[in-house]
Amino acid sequence: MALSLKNKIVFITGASSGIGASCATEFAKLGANLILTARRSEKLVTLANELTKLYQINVLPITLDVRNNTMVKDSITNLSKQWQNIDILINNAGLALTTDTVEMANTDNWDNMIDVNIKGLLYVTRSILPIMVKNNSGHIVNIGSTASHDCYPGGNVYSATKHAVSALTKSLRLDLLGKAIRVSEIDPGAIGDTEFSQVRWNSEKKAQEFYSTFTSLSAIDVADAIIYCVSRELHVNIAEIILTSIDQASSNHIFKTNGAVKKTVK
Ligand code: NDP
Ligand code: 8X3
Repeated sequence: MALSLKNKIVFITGASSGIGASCATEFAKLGANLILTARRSEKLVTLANELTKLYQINVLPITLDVRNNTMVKDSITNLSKQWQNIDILINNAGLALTTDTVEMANTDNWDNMIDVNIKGLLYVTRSILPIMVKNNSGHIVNIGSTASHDCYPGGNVYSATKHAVSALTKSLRLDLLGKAIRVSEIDPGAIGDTEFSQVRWNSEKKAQEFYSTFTSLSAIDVADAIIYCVSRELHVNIAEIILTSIDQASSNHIFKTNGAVKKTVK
């Protein structure tokens, strides 16, 4: 049976687009109150206004760069009493930059991916977890990827960061054993309606071309899987969900509409 999410407080990183924004909408429909964070505050404010009006929930937009540990700590410490008891944390902020090979790479891109995908997730978790431990209640959902399990040409450092997300998710479950805090990992394959590939290649055109050749997941499919995890009975912990579209079998195997099986994501 599904548990009610009404009035739960859900903290979402990377809520300004893609999976994070879809999660915000799907949680709002179920009556949850939302703390929406990302760097692009204008997008957060627009989404917050829209969801507040449509679903009569409370939404708090917070401008947050997860790479900045001081900013992360301050954002959590400064929460008013109404928002302090966070029930669900969705560690979603993340990015891939380029599909360059290691010998061609700009190392600044590596730093950025490591800082957001690994260190950012850790900073946010470190700041919110004491609240959950104090309440002996909570659920952390980490967004990994099929790249948490597979490697593909040009995926190098991005895949390494997502493998790290898997290791940290498993480690958190071990750290928290004996406490009523659940930890889940959601690992999607290619998603066609987020800004992920546009950011990766710094090209909307290239991203559109990539997704036009096969059936991909939508951000809402991922939000749906997250809602499934967090709405199970409290004694049930869904450790991991790997989901892809019907046309993807691994990071390296995507069935194209022209009948070809493309062996790389590039
Ligand atoms: P989007 O690019 O649409 O969303 C990424 C989000 O992360 C944005 O809201 C962005 O907000 C935020 N973000 C990026 N950098 C920072 C930062 N330094 N501080 C705070 N927020 C940041 O992509 P997706 O929705 O697709 O990606 C969400 C997650 O899903 C990522 O972890 C990604 O790795 C993962 N994923 C994506 C897949 C895909 O095919 N799209 C497949 C598997 C996993 P802002 O720029 O406003 O800060
Ligand atoms: C994103 C999946 O394979 O498009 O995490 O890089 S992939």
